[in-house]
Amino acid sequence: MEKEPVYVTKPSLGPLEDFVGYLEQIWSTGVMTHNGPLMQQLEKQLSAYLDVSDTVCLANGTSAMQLAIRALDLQGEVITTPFTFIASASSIVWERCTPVFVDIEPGNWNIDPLKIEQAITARTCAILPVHVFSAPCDVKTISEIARHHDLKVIYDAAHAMCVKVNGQSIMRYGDISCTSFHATKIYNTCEGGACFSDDPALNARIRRLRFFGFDEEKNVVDAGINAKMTEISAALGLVNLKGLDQVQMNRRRMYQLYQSGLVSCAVTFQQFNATEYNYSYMPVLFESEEQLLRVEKALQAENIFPRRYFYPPVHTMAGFQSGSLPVAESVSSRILCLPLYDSLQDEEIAGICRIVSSV
Ligand code: T4K
Repeated sequence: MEKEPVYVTKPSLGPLEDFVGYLEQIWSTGVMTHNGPLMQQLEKQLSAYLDVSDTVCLANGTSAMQLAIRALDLQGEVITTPFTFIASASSIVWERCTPVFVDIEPGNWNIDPLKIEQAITARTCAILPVHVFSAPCDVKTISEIARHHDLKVIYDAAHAMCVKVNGQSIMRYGDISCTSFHATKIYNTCEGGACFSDDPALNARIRRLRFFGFDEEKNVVDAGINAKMTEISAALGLVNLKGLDQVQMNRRRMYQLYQSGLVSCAVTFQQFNATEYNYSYMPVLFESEEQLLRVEKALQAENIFPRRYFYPPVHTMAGFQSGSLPVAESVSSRILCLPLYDSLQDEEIAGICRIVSSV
């Protein structure tokens, strides 16, 4: 009999009966969307859980970045990383700004602050760094550069739910931080996302922008769009929030199992501070792309499906082409994300490590 496939991830879901309880509430009130009570409750609970001043829930992480760019009225060049999911760059383009890609650091794979300084021109309006795989960017240096050059900072914190830097939520850095609650993320609302800012005026503007530009009296006061979170997504968010601490603990333990299982292999791991990481991905850096491809093939032969997050780097994709960025190109060609999710069994991890080691 063929083995069940093992994918790179699987959503972490709280108890179904809790979700059904919320669905009964939705069925009886008929309120399904438009700043509903469950979404408001989720915003409050997320703010308390993350210890942030406010949370603006949205339809997804991509709309979070687009509304952040809109809310800050950005125009011109936005400096960003090529080692990310396409949405980081495409949201810049959709907001009619120009992404300018700079290279990454070889150890933690995030945007290199030195390269940011070199890329600043008279047209630069903002920096959009990504905390890739949840490892924090050099937030201190980036905020100094931004202050010095009078630039805005929007963090793509899609991977970084629950991460703390210097004891405070990573969502508190930058003018606005954006995250994703997609099904493949450590915390999910099926589809969903959020913006975080300490500026009440910015939060109010993002709330208007997500709802066609309506103010509280339903007058259109801004050029908005539909980026609302539904009550069904919010219900799922409330259910999944309860188990999130446990999910993180499980993942940390599994990450460590992988590390010890791969100890004899010629692979390296992302550089991060153990208290500033959420273990949502299991990225492994091989010595060569050829090695990676052999490992990928051997795993696939056993019905195990790791993923090449993020390959190719965005600056080489059609429509984004720019000059060579050697660190991003090299790292991107050699990283494979191994399966990591809540219900993955220790024996499955051991089996994956055996296959990687044998190759
Ligand atoms: N910024 C960054 C840095 C991001 O990584 C992302 C999203 C964003 C911004 C934008 O946020 P959103 O607008 O998406 O909220 C996934 C996700 O679609 C995407 O959210 C995510 N990053 C990106 C890294 O990965 P794929 O191409 O991996 O999806 P897919 O369908 O191949 O799923 C991978 C595996 O997950 C499947 O093999 C099985 C499992 N899976 C997937 C889904 C959708 C499930 O078990 N259940 C599911 O419902 O894109």
